[in-house]
Amino acid sequence: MKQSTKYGLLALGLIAAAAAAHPALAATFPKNSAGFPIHAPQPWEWWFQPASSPIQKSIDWMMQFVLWIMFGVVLLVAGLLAYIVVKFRASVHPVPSTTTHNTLIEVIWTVAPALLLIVIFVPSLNMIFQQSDYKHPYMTVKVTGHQWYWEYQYLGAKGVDFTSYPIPPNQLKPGEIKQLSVDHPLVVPANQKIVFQITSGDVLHSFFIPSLGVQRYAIPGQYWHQWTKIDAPGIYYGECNQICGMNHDNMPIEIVALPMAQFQAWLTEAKADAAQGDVPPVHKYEVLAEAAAAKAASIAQPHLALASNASN
Ligand SMILES: [Cu+2]
Repeated sequence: MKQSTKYGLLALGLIAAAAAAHPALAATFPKNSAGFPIHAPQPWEWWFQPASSPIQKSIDWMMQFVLWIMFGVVLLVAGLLAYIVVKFRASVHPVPSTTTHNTLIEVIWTVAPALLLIVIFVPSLNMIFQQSDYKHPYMTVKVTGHQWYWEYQYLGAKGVDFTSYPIPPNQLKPGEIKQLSVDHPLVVPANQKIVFQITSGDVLHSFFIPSLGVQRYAIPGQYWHQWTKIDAPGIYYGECNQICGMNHDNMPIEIVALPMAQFQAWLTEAKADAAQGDVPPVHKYEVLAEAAAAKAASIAQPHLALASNASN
């Protein structure tokens, strides 16, 4: 086997190994006490967090698409350079060529990059339309950035409007994450289109949840919109990613996506709390999840009893 073929195969092997190690292909999530998978950054993560919404899936696809095009371009240019350096080195080619123009090559190096740009432009335009399509949501949440906390107002659920602060490090419970877990997470249903209406009460902030493909500036006096549809129940973390002052790092975002029935139970209680002037109690969704699990277990129990009777 030629030396160059060997190196080529080695490079392809390394690329295949890297693709196999892609975190999205082997995504296992730690779970919190209520059994919800936790979508948070992991140590030594080198790719995006596994995509959990249609927009983030498109972003992931686009990233890989452009990466492979870039890989081809780099390979071609590096290959050409290496070829020229070796073939036309001074020792074997003492009299330099005086060629200055070659119409065919010039047409190729103008047209080929233009075609590549079109190939990239079409899906990226498509993504802009996908991201802008925030019509007909199941629900809309007004998200306001403040120095330095988030405020979530459920439009259409009277009075459900609360603030969200990180849990101080010395009060963290097992399963909670320093600088990411909050006292009042934003609770939404999974598998429904949710629109965030994003604004700010003071300076520029940014509402950013990487695994959901959500990132929008929060600008005083303006509303910017972004939608998401979360694939499955779970806890999704993000943070303010626009430097907004001294405690910028104190603005984590915690989103709890619940199955629809649990979300409706949560919203009913949150509305009742709001009517009495209270915010939803800390992590009430966990209590609801445990109640739902206990109910499911009690329904399953008679079948177990029947099954064991039948076997006797
Ligand atoms: Cu901020």
